[in-house]
Amino acid sequence: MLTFHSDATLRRRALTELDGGQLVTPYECPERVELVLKHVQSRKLGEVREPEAFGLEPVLAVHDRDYVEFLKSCWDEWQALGREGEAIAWIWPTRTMPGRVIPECIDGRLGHYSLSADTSICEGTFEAAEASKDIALSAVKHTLTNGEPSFGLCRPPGHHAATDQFGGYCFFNNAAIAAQYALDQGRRRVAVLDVDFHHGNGTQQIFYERDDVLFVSLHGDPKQCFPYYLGHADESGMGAGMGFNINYPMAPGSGFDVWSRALDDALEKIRELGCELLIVSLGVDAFENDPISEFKLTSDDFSELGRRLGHAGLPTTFLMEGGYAVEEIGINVVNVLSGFDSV
Ligand code: OKP
Ligand code: ZN
Repeated sequence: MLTFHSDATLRRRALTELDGGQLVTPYECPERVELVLKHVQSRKLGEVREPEAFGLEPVLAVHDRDYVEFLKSCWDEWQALGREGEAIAWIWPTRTMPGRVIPECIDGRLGHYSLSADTSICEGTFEAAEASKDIALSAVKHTLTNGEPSFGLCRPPGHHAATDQFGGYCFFNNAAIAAQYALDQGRRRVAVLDVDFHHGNGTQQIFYERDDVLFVSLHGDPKQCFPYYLGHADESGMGAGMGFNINYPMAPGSGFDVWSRALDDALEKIRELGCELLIVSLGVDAFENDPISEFKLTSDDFSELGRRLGHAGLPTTFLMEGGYAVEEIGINVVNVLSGFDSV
């Protein structure tokens, strides 16, 4: 299987993440990409290619222009003010203070355009996010053009990014951008299957009222797990999108027995609803040793995941999302991809 990768994804190296009341070195680090790439190469998965540059037009098909402009200028504005640390949101519109007017001050805008305080903006963030979406677009273009599976080694990840909000380490929603691109190239219905431990709230929000993208997510129950405020089983879409959003929240501690039953159900729904392309939001943080997640999948389970995805028989593009057990992330990702190729 072809892999798309760019060194530009390494340009974001955030120094701070708010975690348990402390600023820690972020879990979402550039070494993740290097480890995945190392295993792609050592296990001879296939050729590694540079992405093509698609510009911002396909980004603006799912994200708001003012949001994209905010991401582009945020770090420079922050520095121009002489702020010493990284740009971190610390106040938000809330249920009792909905925020009708977008503030002018950078602190107010950081809250307006974000959904969590775990994700700082630093030097290189916008450039890495641009590279990440170009990787996703190049990978899906390859699948659309040649019918072959592909793997986009995206970083930063994308599935928490909503139409106008970043957070959960995500800035551009790579899977949503790729799905919209496939529709714009003439596909009628696309499935996004999100197997990351965390609910893909951004992808859900972007397509919630539409029937041309089926969003299906397997994740830790939001009653206990990030992002807490979306991802419940009764969120099934709205208007034309009713029935095209399917959530499988599972209890922390769940293993492959429970998880794979949800997977089989999800794949059946994808088949029933006539999807022409499968985009897999491939987080491998459902792994038993992941430092910030709570499922119990083993490295062998990831091979079985790949085989089951292969048996679905659809044109498939894999896009990297989370996975933070840095020693094993490469093994688990390549297990999925080789499992898929083995079918
Ligand atoms: C991104 B992706 C850890 C901070 C929590 C949220 C997790 C973001 C996961 N205490 N940060 O879905 O893997
Ligand atoms: Zn995750």
